[in-house]
Amino acid sequence: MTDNGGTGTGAAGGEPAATAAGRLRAALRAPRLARAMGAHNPLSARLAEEAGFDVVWSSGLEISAAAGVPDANILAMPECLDAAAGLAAAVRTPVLADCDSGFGNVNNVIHMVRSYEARGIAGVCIEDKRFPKLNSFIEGNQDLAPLDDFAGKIRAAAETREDMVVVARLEALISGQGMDEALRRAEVYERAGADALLIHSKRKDPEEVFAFRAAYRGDLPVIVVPTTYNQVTVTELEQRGFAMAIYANQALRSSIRAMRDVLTRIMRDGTTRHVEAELAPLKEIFDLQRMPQMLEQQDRYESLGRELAEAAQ
Ligand code: SPV
Ligand code: MG
Repeated sequence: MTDNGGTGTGAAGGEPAATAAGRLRAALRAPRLARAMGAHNPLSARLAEEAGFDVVWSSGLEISAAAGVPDANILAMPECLDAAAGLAAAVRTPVLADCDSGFGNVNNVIHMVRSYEARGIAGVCIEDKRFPKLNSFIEGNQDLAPLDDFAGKIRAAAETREDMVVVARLEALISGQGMDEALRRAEVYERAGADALLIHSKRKDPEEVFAFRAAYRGDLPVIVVPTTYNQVTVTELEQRGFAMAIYANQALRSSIRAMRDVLTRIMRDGTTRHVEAELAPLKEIFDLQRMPQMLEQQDRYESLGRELAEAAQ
């Protein structure tokens, strides 16, 4: 059961599809570009939903950063799952979970898919790197998993899930293997049963993801993560034929900057007076916690209880 605080209709518009996976699938297949925002806890997921994002991205980078550890499979699958499930419980917006390289081999992927589906996650995304993965923007081991290993993981995920989207993430451009390798793998992952592809790039311009989209001849929706090529617009991505953009970490980065700035000024000034105008009022926190709804339900059930007790006298 989810708590729907949002009003968005999703990328598909009209009546929302029945399940979280259905809504994610509809967003990926809609004519307009779907937009996902990275989150690491229920509060940030609610902010993303309130801002109108179509999808919440359960970001491995954000979740590990919030735990104070590197994005390098330091956190285990149950910790990532708990975080993703917390997001899914807090919003109606479908949650697409970053599942790194699947937490191990095909057996881990099968267990992962069952576990994520049971906790209401709309989709899982696995990337074709070796375990333990390293964040794509870190220089170091970005070696790809052997093609047969990863194709087996995608097929295992596709055959295990009942109602969940399976995204295959291509890291060929990140690992320096080039466009031909990315395209070869895209074709194999499509045949393996992926529902969508994510093409990742760390270039400062979008040219290589544009080139991939133009050369890819398959039928799957293609997702991008415009972190480094941040000048790209929704309109451009839509015109180029992409299905979804994931803004993977901007909310976390803005909060780090805001918190650091305020903490420094409180120490320096010896008062909080000068920062007060920039802070969210307590009411905003109460609303995000659904405090008004809690008080309303309390009133309702306490008065219903009194009525029931009086009727028995
Ligand atoms: C994440 O948000 O954890 C991602 C995107 O996987 S990236 O950090 O760009 O690899
Ligand atoms: Mg990640």
